Amino acid sequence: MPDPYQPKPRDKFTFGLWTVGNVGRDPFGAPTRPQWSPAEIVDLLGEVGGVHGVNFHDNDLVPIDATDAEAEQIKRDFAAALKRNKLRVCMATTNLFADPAFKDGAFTSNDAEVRAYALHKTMRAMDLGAEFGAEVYVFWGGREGVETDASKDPVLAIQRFRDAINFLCTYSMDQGYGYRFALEAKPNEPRGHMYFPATYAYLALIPSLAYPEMVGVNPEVAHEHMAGLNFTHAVAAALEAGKLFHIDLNDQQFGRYDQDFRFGSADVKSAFFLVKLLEDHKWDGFRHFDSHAYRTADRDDVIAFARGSMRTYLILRERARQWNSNTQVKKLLRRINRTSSDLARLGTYRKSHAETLKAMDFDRDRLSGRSLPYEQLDQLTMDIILGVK
Ligand code: GCO
Ligand code: MN
Ligand code: MN
Repeated sequence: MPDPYQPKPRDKFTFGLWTVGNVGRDPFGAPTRPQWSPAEIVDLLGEVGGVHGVNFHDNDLVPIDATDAEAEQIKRDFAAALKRNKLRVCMATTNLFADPAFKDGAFTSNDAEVRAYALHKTMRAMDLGAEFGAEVYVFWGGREGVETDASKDPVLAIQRFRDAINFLCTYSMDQGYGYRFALEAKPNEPRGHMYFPATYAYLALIPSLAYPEMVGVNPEVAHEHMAGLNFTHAVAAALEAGKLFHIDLNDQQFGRYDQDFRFGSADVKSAFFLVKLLEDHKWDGFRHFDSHAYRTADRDDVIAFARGSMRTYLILRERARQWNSNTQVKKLLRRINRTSSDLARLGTYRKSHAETLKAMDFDRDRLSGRSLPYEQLDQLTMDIILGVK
């Protein structure tokens, strides 16, 4: 029997060169894995099987100090690896955080020359992404923030960030790249406080941009959990606004450092509701795993990590379908959701509707006495997630 959890390219699972290629460095220790070349990472993804595509930062592909000849060779090798593994590039982004020039931010830096360099580097990275057919362009403000608020005016920081995105939207249109921009929030790490700390902050910014239709968000599980927020709700807000342009799947214990764990490995119940949301709403974007294998992993274990990320998603997708078709769940949902066409009609504002509503008598005891069997519903959900239903 074929494995029902075997991923297929149409599932749109993607990985970054920096995720499966992560060398296992942390603030306390040196790398535990060798640095594989971009082509070797693409070969590894081919071996994983069922992957849709690969994503990169400009410098994951072309080191910041590469000569033109070196860059051309790396690009040729990468293109050949994509071809032999039947993989494509889906998303590209710029590294605006690693180089010490960005020690105090990129688009929000206090230094006009650093801000100009950030635009220069991003345009070149957009050219590189477009060369490989990337559709989505992610902005993660890795160093956009402060340790001390004495250093910057936070209102000015928002304005500087907006100016940069407006500039780059126009550049994308001018070049005919057709990018959709996805803004990625994070509350802290590496900065003490990062601007736009949660997805909601970007959702509030987008309508004020010059080309709001080109710009959406790239929420990440770990980032919202680091802020103590419900990730599924953040994604729902983006979906409802038509702004979910990309997603970074990984996992994270609440209250810990940025762990970048394998999707679903820390909080399987949250992962279930997330997958259910994406599938119920038929979201068809790239499901990108922005996570690292444990520092203890060797190459085989990195392959297991990549397979496990997709497998967990596919198991949860099946569980979500099961939940939707379970007769006990359906029965409970009917009990919970009381509908009334008369009251629905009154919910549309008219002067007469307002008067009718104001004049109505409500029996508060009757309302409060109605049963809401959420314990039963939640345990049923647990049974389904745990595979005993
Ligand atoms: C992080 C971020 C990054 C970004 C990536 C793309 O916490 O380091 O999630 O991995 O997603 O840089 O811009
Ligand atoms: Mn992250
Ligand atoms: Mn991310």
